[in-house]
Amino acid sequence: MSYQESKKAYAKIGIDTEKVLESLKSVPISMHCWQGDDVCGFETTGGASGGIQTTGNYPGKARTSQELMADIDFAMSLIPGSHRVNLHACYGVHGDKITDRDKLSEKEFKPWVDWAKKRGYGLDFNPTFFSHPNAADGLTLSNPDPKIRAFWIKHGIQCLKIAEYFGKELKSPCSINFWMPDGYKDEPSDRLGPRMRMAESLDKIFKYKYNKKYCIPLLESKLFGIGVESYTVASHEFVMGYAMKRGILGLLDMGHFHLSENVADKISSFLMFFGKVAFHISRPVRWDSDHVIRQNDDLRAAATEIVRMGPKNFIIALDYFDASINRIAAWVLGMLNMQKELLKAMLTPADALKKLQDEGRFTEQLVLQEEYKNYPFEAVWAEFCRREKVPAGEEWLQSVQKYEKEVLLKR
Ligand code: RNT
Ligand code: ZN
Repeated sequence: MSYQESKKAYAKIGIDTEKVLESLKSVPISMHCWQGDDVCGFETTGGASGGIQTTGNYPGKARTSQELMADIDFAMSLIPGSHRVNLHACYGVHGDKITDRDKLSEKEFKPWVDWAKKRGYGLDFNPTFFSHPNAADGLTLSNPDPKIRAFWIKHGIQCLKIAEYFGKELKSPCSINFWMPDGYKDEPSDRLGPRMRMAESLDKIFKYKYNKKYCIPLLESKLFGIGVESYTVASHEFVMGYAMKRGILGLLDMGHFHLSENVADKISSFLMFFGKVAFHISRPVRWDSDHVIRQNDDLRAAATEIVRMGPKNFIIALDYFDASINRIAAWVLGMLNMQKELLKAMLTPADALKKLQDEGRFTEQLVLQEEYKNYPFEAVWAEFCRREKVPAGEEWLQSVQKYEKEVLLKR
């Protein structure tokens, strides 16, 4: 079916595809730098540790900032729209000596800012509370040792300053996400103490008067992790309470809940009480495995809620890392899948369906929810890609394979 024919089909159910294409273009997605090198960063040659784990050994991962930037640029060249790049503090660009986390500053991130400015990317940020000797026992901001807590508090403050720098330089507010792996493998004897220490440490970090114009702090919750099966300090309830009290935003990661929980259902409550919702789009398979996102029911449900509640009220960031496949393909596929699900949601007559719900017409609601899934979305997607000058179908994979042969396999 041609774009013109699809346009007519959608017009019949009250959807203006031209407006939809404009809306889709205006939704930035923050692409996570860490898919490019299996969350290794530039401080050590070892892999990620401390509550975070990648599996696989696909050749060609980025080893330096230049390689990572080049790979991100190449991935972005295959993705429609204009997007953001999400950095972690362990991706600082260091000289001969590595600056430790508590002393990081603008200096280590200037090359990223220069690059982002040239390319027109916005930058987001994350302090790195893992892959470090001071996180070796799995406790950072809640560590019983005050010296270790002080180290991580300093790290948090330095990162707020770096986030302000990103926001100011790039003229676009930088979201800075705090995720701490803190927790215990086995039943703790004290569940309250670590949470009190965590809150106290966060209070000390947020005592730094960051400029709200440039930086938006987020706090991410988690249910459990490998090696922290029994207790996570920054649980969902902790995050809801702390973030609300402190006036910062909570972040929902799709992999951080019980597998049968509907994460999309949490969005409306978050929106009501926080005013904005930050999201890590991920895909758990049996556990928080961070698989590349697919066009599955979970992603559809999240995208539907995002569109119904207005994408402007969301901070959408991807968070997964698969080291067993081509990492650039992983980025591109995830970004395209997210945008495709947003587009499908934008092409659904939400108001008409809402009316059916309110009027209790559940037969019609069920039938139409299903029938609308089969509308000619492909032609609208192809038109979007044509206007954005990127490939619309699986041809993009050939470009990735060429890049793999010419660049990645030579590393
Ligand atoms: C870990 C969290 C966290 C990380 C990134 C690298 O479980 O999801 O967001 O994936 O910070
Ligand atoms: Zn996450």
